[in-house]
Amino acid sequence: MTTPARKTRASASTSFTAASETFAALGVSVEHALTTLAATPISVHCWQGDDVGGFEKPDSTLSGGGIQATGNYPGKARTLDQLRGDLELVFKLLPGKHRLNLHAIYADFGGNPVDRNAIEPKHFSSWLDWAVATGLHGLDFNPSNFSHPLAAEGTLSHPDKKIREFWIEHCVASRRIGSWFGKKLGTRTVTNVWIPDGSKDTPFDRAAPRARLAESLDRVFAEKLSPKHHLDAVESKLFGIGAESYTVGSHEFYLGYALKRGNVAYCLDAGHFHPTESLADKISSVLQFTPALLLHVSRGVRWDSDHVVTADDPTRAIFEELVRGDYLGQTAIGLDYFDASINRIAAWVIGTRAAQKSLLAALLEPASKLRAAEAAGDHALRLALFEESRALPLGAVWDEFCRRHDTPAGLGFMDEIKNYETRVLAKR
Ligand code: RNT
Ligand code: ZN
Repeated sequence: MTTPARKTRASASTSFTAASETFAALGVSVEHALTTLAATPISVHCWQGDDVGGFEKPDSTLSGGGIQATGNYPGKARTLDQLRGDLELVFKLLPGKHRLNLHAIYADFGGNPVDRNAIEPKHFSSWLDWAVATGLHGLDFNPSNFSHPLAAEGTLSHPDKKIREFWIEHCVASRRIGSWFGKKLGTRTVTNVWIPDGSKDTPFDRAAPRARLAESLDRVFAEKLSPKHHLDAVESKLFGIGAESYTVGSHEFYLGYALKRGNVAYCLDAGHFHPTESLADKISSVLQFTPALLLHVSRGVRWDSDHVVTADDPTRAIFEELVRGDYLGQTAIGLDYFDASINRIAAWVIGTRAAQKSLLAALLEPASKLRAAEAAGDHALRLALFEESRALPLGAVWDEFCRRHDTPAGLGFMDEIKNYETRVLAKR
């Protein structure tokens, strides 16, 4: 892969020096913020590159599950090699070391496909090698309980025992792959279970599917895997397309389940609640009682639309909570969106950089002054500090972070993406 030489400055700009002084005057250490930002990997979701299709068969597409990628922008990855080539550019344009989040439908069968309940680490060994060669921080994993003939009417909560068994086996196999990644790469892999089970119209019996799901999950998590290499997570949801009236794995269900087990992380997806609910507000509640949290940073527009993440107020609020509550150590940060209407690599890079920028903004909050104002009951000063913070020179600090990590600052990354589009994507 050849891309034009990056024009990175040899030393920090005068605007960075001025910004550092501005922040220092507010009691904020820019260097400390940059160190924390560099030490916080984002788990980049592989499924933005091919509209959640996977490569089980040629031309696999997302079906069911209540999720949807909309748009048909040209250049989608159609093979594992194409996806990896695209991801190499993505990781090159992201400052810092990051993770890749894989779904089971991205297995590399090398011409000998097996069904989902029979997947093994060997089907992901080329991903492992690639992760090492690309210098990733690690890999995360997900069983794919959708886009399959046996997922049409439910998975782990299905009334038919044989169908439940199939998905239990798939999830068990997925956990083994996740823990194998963790062991091989030396960083803890998160394996997240999400299922689409639910119903379009009002069900009569809401309890039985939940009882079956709880029983299936107990089977899925029965095998003890080393917490050093592996963390399980369960992801809740309020609704989906075709599951408007009832979702088996609701917020209360999985929060309760995670608490019951004690060693399972709870996954909060920013698109999975009523549009006026604040995901940020849930973090400090959940972490009072669960040991770990997985975030699916996403952007719902009117519904769980999975638009590209931006540094909007709800996203910034999520990262503010992580920093204010000192929760970064307990939280795995993943992205979950899929926009097929724009250049997919740009979607990946813009969204991930937006998440990082939101984290940086949170790290640069005048926290000690805000805390003191609140403790003193000076709510006018607190409000003034919030408002002043919005106009602080975040951009100069972000540019310096990019410079230190040899990554284009400003819009420079778009030049590389446009160039790759002409050379590679347009020819697919
Ligand atoms: C669906 C969930 C789930 C998926 C991915 C593909 O509503 O958010 O996390 O988006 O696993
Ligand atoms: Zn999600």
